Amino acid sequence: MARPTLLTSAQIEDALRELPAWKLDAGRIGREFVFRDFDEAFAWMTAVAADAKALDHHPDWTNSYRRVTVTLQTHDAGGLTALDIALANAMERHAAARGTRERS
Ligand code: H2B
Repeated sequence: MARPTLLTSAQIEDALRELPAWKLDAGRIGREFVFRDFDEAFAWMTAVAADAKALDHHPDWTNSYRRVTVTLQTHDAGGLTALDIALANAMERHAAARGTRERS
């Protein structure tokens, strides 16, 4: 399947308006999710992993206890594409269903 092309800065701005907790840094977007406890964090990661597999697009993320720090980029394209926005939105949907403890 053809990989999507890089988003323009205007497209990135538009997408991030719908993703207020996400910050743009050096061609990547990221945020930290904080859950009630480790079980909630890991269950969320498991749910997101199924979406990542379906999209064939994978997060760079680290988990520490109830926190998951996420960075998204399309490595093949060297920046942000629609796949990163799709995965960020999937993460938000799963977090909303499960509940996060604080925004950061
Ligand atoms: N995930 C992310 N985040 N960036 C990529 O460029 C990427 C990926 N490339 N998942 C995919 C897999 C590619 O390596 C395979 C061959 O489709």
